[in-house]
Amino acid sequence: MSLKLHHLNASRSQRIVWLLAELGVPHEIVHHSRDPETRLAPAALLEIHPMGKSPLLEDGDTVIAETGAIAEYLLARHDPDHALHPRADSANFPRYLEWVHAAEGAIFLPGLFRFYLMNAGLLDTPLAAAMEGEQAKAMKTIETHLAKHAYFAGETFTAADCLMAFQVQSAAAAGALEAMPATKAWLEKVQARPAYKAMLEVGI
Ligand SMILES: N[C@@H](CCC(=O)N[C@@H](CS)C(=O)NCC(=O)O)C(=O)O
Repeated sequence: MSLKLHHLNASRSQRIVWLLAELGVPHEIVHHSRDPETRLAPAALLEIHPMGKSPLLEDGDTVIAETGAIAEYLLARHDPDHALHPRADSANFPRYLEWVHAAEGAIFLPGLFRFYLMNAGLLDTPLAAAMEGEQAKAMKTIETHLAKHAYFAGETFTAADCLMAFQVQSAAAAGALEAMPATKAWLEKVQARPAYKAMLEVGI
């Protein structure tokens, strides 16, 4: 078995744990724990990649960081029938690409920024207010899309759903899904998947 995923507890690397379960590809998971005070990753991850963050995927001698890149790598090598990612000539491909990248980009960043501002005691600032506005726009974009489509890349489940789930779960934890019925229904649907449950058993 040459695929090794470095997984950090309570982190967005759970999306790759889930994707690996969806793909059914043999792999090993190495568990890492956040420092209980700083919430940062342990130094062991710095020995594998200079950013020292999770997820990190090792495939033999190759190390890959960045959730989106890891997902694309796994799909290119282990999803030859395109069960979890649309073909480049399919109508769903542009939407798929957009959500795969939005998951770490426009959708995720405002919330991340607010989190940092909150930790620094800077929530009562114009920047925090601007991020709140961006976050509301991101949630509206998700809800509008899922009110029209069963999944992020169209009418079938794809890796874009795995990548977007962490952000939606964070919104759910903040109580935001009560005003987002389509997103709430989508979350319940994907959480019922056997691979999602397998991810929970691995321990997130
Ligand atoms: N853009 C990276 C972000 C990776 C990242 O920030 N991971 C967090 C977990 S959610 C982490 O390792 N945090 C611990 C630390 O920064 O020490 C990705 O998409 O994988």
